Amino acid sequence: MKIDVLTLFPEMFVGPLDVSMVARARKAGLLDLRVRNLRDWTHDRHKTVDDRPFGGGPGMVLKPEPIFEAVEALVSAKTRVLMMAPAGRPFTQSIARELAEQEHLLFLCGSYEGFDERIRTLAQDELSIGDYVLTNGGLPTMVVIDAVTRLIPGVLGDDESAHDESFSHGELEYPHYTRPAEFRGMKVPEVLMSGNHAEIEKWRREQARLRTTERRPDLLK
Ligand code: JCQ
Repeated sequence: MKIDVLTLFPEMFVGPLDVSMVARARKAGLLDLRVRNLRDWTHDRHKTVDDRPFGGGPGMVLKPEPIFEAVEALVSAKTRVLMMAPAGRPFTQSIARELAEQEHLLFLCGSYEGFDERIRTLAQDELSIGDYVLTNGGLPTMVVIDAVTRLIPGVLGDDESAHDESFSHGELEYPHYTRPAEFRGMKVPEVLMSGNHAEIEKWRREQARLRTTERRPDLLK
């Protein structure tokens, strides 16, 4: 999969996408990630990306020309253009699965200052990662890239993909334990050490259901 990111702050993307599974996917050639500076599509000496709002008021507004030029330079017929914003459709695991099937994603990172409304017409999809306001779309974009990358075929090892995850079947995960069998007075549930696989499966299903009922009843719809 190819992913382009259009941002005013490319430095933000150094770090989170250079470690762990995303780094592995990039090195394996399964993810071709390119972070682009929006200022590269300006034409004036000051690399101007914003301007004062029509109608007055405080703050500045991202102007449409650089973003339109950048998008036109970066898209093909196979590109899905996405914008992260608090006003977007709530991002879910099922949207992540859908995005993982795309050939090319292009993320537009808006910012606190707001953007000219006409920029919205460039995006097929506007997504939100939650009901709070961030300074810019960089972090939400990285959240989506992370969630999507681990679903690209070949990125997860067999061990990892066989692993039943929260949200894939609409419930939270059951509790996990490893050695030691007792740690600071906290004991591992007996059933997990019984060797009875049917009983272990049953316990895990019950625990997942219990935890979901207690913590996220909304997931059980
Ligand atoms: C995304 N939840 C919060 C902030 C405007 C594109 O316009 C804007 C984008 C942002 C950054 O995204 C978020 C966000 N999901 O704050 C304001």
